[in-house]
Order: sequence, then structure tokens, then C-alpha cells
Amino acid sequence: MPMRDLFERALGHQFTRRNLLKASAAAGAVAALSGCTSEPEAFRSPAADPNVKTFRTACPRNCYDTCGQIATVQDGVLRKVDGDPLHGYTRGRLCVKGYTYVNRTYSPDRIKYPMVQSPRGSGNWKRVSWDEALTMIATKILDLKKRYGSLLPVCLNKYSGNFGIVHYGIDGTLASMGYHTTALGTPCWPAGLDAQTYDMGTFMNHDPEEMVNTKYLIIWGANPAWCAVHQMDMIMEAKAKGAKIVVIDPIHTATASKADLYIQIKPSTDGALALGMARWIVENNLHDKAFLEKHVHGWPEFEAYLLKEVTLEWASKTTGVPVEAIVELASGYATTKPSMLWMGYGMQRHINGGQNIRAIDALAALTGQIGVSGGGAQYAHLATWGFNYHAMSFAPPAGSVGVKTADGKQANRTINMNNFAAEVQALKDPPVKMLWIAARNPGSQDPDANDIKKAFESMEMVVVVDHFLNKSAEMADIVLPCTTHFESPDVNVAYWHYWMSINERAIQPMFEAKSDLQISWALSKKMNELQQGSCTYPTEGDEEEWVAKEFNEGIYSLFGIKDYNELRKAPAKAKLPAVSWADRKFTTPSGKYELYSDRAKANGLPPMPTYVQELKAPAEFPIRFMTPHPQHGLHSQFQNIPYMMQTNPEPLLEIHPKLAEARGITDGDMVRVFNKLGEVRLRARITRVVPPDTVVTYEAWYKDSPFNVNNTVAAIPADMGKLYTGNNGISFHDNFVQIERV
Ligand SMILES: Nc1nc2c(c(=O)[nH]1)N[C@H]1C(S)=C(S)[C@@H](COP(=O)(O)OP(=O)(O)OC[C@H]3O[C@@H](n4cnc5c(=O)[nH]c(N)nc54)[C@H](O)[C@@H]3O)O[C@H]1N2
Ligand SMILES: Nc1nc2c(c(=O)[nH]1)N[C@H]1C(S)=C(S)[C@@H](COP(=O)(O)OP(=O)(O)OC[C@H]3O[C@@H](n4cnc5c(=O)[nH]c(N)nc54)[C@H](O)[C@@H]3O)O[C@H]1N2
Ligand code: SF4
Ligand SMILES: [Mo]
Repeated sequence: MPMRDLFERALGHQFTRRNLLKASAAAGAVAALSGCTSEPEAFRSPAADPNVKTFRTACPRNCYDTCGQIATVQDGVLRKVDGDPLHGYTRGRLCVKGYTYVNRTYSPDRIKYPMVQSPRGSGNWKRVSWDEALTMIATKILDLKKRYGSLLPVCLNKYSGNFGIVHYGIDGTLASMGYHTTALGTPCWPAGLDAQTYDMGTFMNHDPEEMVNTKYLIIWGANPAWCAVHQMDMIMEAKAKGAKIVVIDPIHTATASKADLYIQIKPSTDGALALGMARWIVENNLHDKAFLEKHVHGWPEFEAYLLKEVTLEWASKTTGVPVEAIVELASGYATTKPSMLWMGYGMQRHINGGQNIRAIDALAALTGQIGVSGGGAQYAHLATWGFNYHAMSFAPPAGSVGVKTADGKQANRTINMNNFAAEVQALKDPPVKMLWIAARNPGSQDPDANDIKKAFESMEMVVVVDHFLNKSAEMADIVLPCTTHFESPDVNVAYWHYWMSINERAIQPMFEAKSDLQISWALSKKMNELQQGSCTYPTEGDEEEWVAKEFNEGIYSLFGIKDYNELRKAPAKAKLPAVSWADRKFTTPSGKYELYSDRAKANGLPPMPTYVQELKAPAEFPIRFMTPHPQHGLHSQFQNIPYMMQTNPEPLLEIHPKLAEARGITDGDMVRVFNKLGEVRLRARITRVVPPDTVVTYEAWYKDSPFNVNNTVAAIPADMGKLYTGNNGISFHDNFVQIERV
């Protein structure tokens, strides 16, 4: 089987532990114990000063760009972090957050040593030794196991604080103790992943560096000016070469300000706009009949739907976009070739998000713009993630008790990461009594923040492993300090570009910080000290060796390297075709692009990309409250550090002048935003970048502030996601509130 197919199939389920295990098995992964550990710290002296060293590091945040970095260290102190000029996507530059790394690494607010808070939530933290902290934790785990007869009362919640490959250690440690409970799914992108899977068999974007070749680009519900900054370079290059840039977003974003055409759409109605465009394209005979005939399944049914149910007037009324604008957009897209669609993840965080992505994909099929340079329907890929996942791939000890699967085997108990608070509290027999939170901040990032608080309160023990005392740590009993990526080795790839970067250790761990992997070993050691054989995970190791163990022949040949140490000289790019689906061999059941999907139908979804109505505001809470991703933070990271707090000291609520006037709110007033779940108080910024019926703030964790963007957000599922990630996505933006001046 061609390697690309293998990886696509194997790695569709990124970030779900169960599926990563599957992936490594499918990749036929044999641990590449190359023995080539060479010097742990590559030395490349750029200048005459022998005390200055540079290291290749990689920004491990959950970010499209996954930048290659050069860390400059003088006398053991991190002095400077730049973009790696040899990384073909990063091209020597970072984002505003990336340039704060020295400041962040040496922030006085970092957790310096293990601490215990008593009582929980009091802020009364006491320093303890690693040995004391691990003894408390291991004792609790053994106690729960004894009381309940299994490890199911212990729950792991881990996500995207760090996407480095060896950060999957704690999964392995807990597995090595027995079947436990674990949060499954992802809030990022699951509805869109499923949508593209129904349409094409899987998701696979073009090489994003290819975007420079388009002549007409629709950026549909993405904000790369903030969230994928390097892509902006390529967008501007395409524009300089004559391409027309369109942005479709309810908010006039920084990206929109660079566009030739901006379309302000009513949130969650994108499917209606795409269908209106499709109707116009068909009526004007601009569809690609040869492509439809040869490569598409279900065209007659879809055409019948378009002609019977869809009108431009309906599309205009539903979306709030004038008919003339729909026509301009449809004709621009269908007559300028090649034309490219890029769908962001923000857009699919709605109850009809997956269905809307399917309707937009359909435009590419309709116009034959799939498998074309400068064309396509870009969303995401996972084709470069074929690692061994060695750190996490440990089986439970024989005889471990878990939950029974359909085929009678034992397994971990999973709960939906996107409805964590409710599901973790609902579990009985046995209940969850202990949380292990790592690279995750449910205290600020999960919906229904008040319910998250209750969930934490219902535990006998909460352990948080982090760099900072964030909102989750505030509710924990024990915090453990972990290293930053400058302090521990790792390897990183992206879900957007095709590059892989080594992450060399640049400085020694700060204070008493340990890497997640070292914590995993130390916990295993303590478990065995207290009860021999209670954890089969290694109790010590060499971090560099564990990085080497993640590689296999498949990864090496995909990236054209023989040894991972070669990455110390330069990042490597995967040898994937620049244009996805060039062979038009779709991996759907019919082998064609499926406008009609029996699989979607079997999963209780509409078989075709027909319109599914958006969630309407209830009379009591008539204002939509959108909370997309911030410029100065990456979720709850970066914004909290003093440097960023100076740049951007407080969150603001963007309100349209009409709505502000109706509520007697003027610029700078404090506003209470509330619904049945809770409230947030924010300073008003009156601006026309938002529509009159929608208010906007950006998710982030501000130091010493009660601001929590998720106080009013309900855990409403998106329509898709289960197929690939185990659970549906979440409708963060289907959030309705009332506002008043305080
Ligand atoms: N600076 C920064 N960069 C980041 C992140 C961050 O927090 N900060 N987060 C990273 C992560 S984890 C992710 S998942 C990605 C997310 O990357 P994006 O998808 O680009 O980010 P979002 O800000 O969630 O959403 C993008 C846009 O979608 C719009 N949107 C919301 N609903 C609709 C709709 O119904 N229709 C349309 N047309 N548009 C809509 C929002 O107004 C927003 O402008 O970014 C990554 N990069
Ligand atoms: N209202 C609203 N809520 C949202 C969203 C939205 O658009 N609106 N977006 C959602 C999306 S798309 C996402 S991806 C999630 C993100 O949710 P999370 O994955 O929780 O995101 P982060 O805040 O990036 O990271 C969590 C923590 O990881 C820590 N961390 C960083 N590196 C390491 C490490 O090496 N080890 C350990 N142990 N910890 C580390 C950070 O300090 C941080 O406290 O938020 C979701 N929440
Ligand atoms: S946050 Fe994203 S753009 Fe910024 S340095 Fe990290 S990977 Fe690069
Ligand atoms: Mo995300």
C-alpha cells in the first residue's frame, strides 16, 4: 500500500489515545533504536563567542504553524528565540507569541516546585518535595484501586498544551497501572474532519505553500492573520501575483482587512451561502460536467435538491448576504481558475458545522477544483504523524479490570472531552475520584466553567502538571512543575504544513521542573516502591533515547532522512505530493467524491450536504456571544505572562454601535454578559467589526482576573466528529446571552 494511504488511514484519529495506538500499529512501527544519540546538545557556534550556542527547537503549541525555532543560549541562559530560516514554512520568523518565549521561560510566575494546596481553592500553597508529592499521589491511586477494584476512578484529561510526540508519556504510565478513565475527543476540528471524510474518504490539504498558486482564494471562517501567521505571507504573495482574496466571517477580522472582498455572514449559515452559490453556478452552466460524471457520486440527486429547494433569495435571507454579493462570489469562484477554498476550524464550531463544511466542499466538486494546483478545499491533514507513539504504547498489566468492549475484552472507560464536566460527574460504578490534568486547562477552556468547578470539587484528588498556576491549578490539590520545550528534547510535526523539526534541549530544567516523561517515570518508580509490580512503565530513562524510539522506517522514508539526528542540521519536509487528490482516487466506499454519502446516512446524518438550520437565539437571550481565538494568546497560554499583560492588559467586549446605543452602553463601560449558566464582566469596545446582534470577545487567560470566557458557554455538541475522533465537536459559538451595563 502506498505509504501516504497508509498514513492517511492510520492517522486520521489524531490526538485520541486509542487511535494513536492504532496508528502506530498500522504503520508497522518498529522502534527505531538507531543508537545514534550523538551529543545530546548539538553545538553550532555562530560567532566567535564560545559561550554562545544555538539549538534547533520547535514551538509545540496547538498551532497551524508549528514553527521551527533557533534558540540562542549564552552561558546556559536562553537569550533569544528566532524562527528557523531553514524551516521552509517558518522562514526565519515567529508570531508575537513566539517572540515572548525568553520572557515566558523565565517568568517569575512559573511553578517552581511541587506544591500542595490546602484546602483546595484557598490559594494556600505549600512547597513539598517531589518525593512527598509523588507519595501522596501514588498512595491515593493505590487506595482507589483497592477500594474500587480497578483504576477506573482515576481519570486522565490531557490535550493540546504541548503537541510534542514524547508528551504522550502519562498515557503510557496510567495504562501501565491498569485500565482507567480518559477524556476522548478534541474541541478543535472534529466536525470538519468527519465532513471531509464523508466527502472524500479522508482529509488531506494541499501543501499550504501551494496557496501562492491560486488565482481566487476564499478564506472561509479562518483568521490566519492571528491564528496561522505564516500563511498570511503566502496569501499576500498570491495577492501580489494577482489573486483575488475573499474572506467570509461574521467578524471583520484582521484577515478580512487584507481581503479584496469581505462577506459578513450570519454565524452558522455558511451552508446556505454555499448552496446559493452552487445553485447560481448550475443555473449559469458553469459546473464541470466531465468532473461530475467521472469522479462524483450522487450528482443527479444533489442537482435535483439544488434546483428544487435552493434559491438565491432563500440563501440571501438565511445568510444575511445580499443576492448581488452571492452572485459576485459564485461567479468569481466558478470563473477564475484555479480557485481555492480554505475552511477554518472556527466555522465548524456550530450545531451544523460539519454539514456546512460538506456544502462548501461541494463547491470544489461542482467546479472540478479538486486535485488541482491552486485549487482544492483546504482544511487539515495528519499524513506526517506516523510515529511509533512509543511513550504511550504500554499495555495494562495482565488481569487489569476495565470496561467490557463489544467483543468481550477489557478497555479504558472513555468520556467525551467536549462534555467533560457533565460526563465525569455522571459516572457511577465506579465514580471518578481522581483527576490527572496535563497539557490541558479545562478550568478556562472547557464549556460551562461553573460545572467544571463542580466536577473538580467532587474529586478526592486533583493533580495538575503545568508551567503556571492556571485556572485548573487553582482548583487542584497538587501541582507538579513541568519543563518548557527549551528544557527537554522532543520532535514536532504539524497538522497543516509538511515539515518536521527536532526540539533540542537548549537549557537545563528550570527550578525543580521535570518533563512530562520524567514525571511519568518518577510516578512509576514511586508506585513500585509502594507496591511492587503496581506499574509496569519504565521507572527511568534517557529522554533523547525516547525521542529516537518514536521514529520508524516509514517516517524516515517519508521525510527522506536516515536518522533523526539529521534534523539537528535542518528541518525536513515530507515527500508528499504538493497537490492533494491529484489522482482523484477518493477513499470513500464508492471510490468517488460523495455528494451522496451512505455512510453519513447510516450514521444518522443527512446523506447530502443539504441545509441544516442554524441554532436560533432564544427570546430571553437574543444576542450571540462569540469567543474565537486570540491574537496575543494561544488559548490559555502566553496572555498571562507579565510581558503580554502590558501589551494587552484586559479582555474587551466588542459591541456594534447600534446594539450599544439600544442598551445605553458607551465605549469603556463595564458590561455584564450573562445567561442561565453564568456571567462575565467585560469592558465595552464599540466597533463596527461585529454585527449588531452579536458580541465578541477572545478566549484567553488573563493573570489575576476572574475573566473566564466559558462561563456562559453550554456544552452543545456539533453535528459531526464521532467518526474520526470518537466524539462530536462542540458548538462554542452557538452561545446566546443578554447584556447590560453595570
Ligand atoms: N493566535 C492564536 N493562534 C491559534 C490559536 C489561538 O488560540 N491563538 N489556536 C490554535 C487552534 S487550537 C486552533 S483550533 C486554530 C483555530 O484557527 P481558526 O479556525 O482560524 O480560528 P478561530 O478563531 O477559532 O475561528 C476563525 C474564524 O471563524 C469565524 N467563525 C466563527 N463562526 C463562524 C461561522 O459560522 N461562519 C464563518 N464563516 N466564520 C465563523 C470566527 O469569527 C473567526 O474569525 O488556531 C490555532 N492558532
Ligand atoms: N469559548 C471557547 N473555548 C474554547 C475554544 C473557543 O474557540 N472558544 N477553543 C477550543 C479549542 S479549539 C482548543 S484546542 C482548546 C484548548 O484547550 P487546552 O488544550 O486546555 O489549551 P491550552 O490553554 O493551550 O493548554 C493548556 C495548558 O497546557 C499547559 N502546557 C503547555 N506545555 C505543557 C507541557 O509541556 N506539559 C504540560 N503538562 N502542560 C503544558 C499550558 O501551560 C496550559 O495551561 O480550547 C477550546 N476552548
Ligand atoms: S504560536 Fe504558532 S506561529 Fe507562534 S511561534 Fe508557536 S507555532 Fe509559531
Ligand atoms: Mo483547537
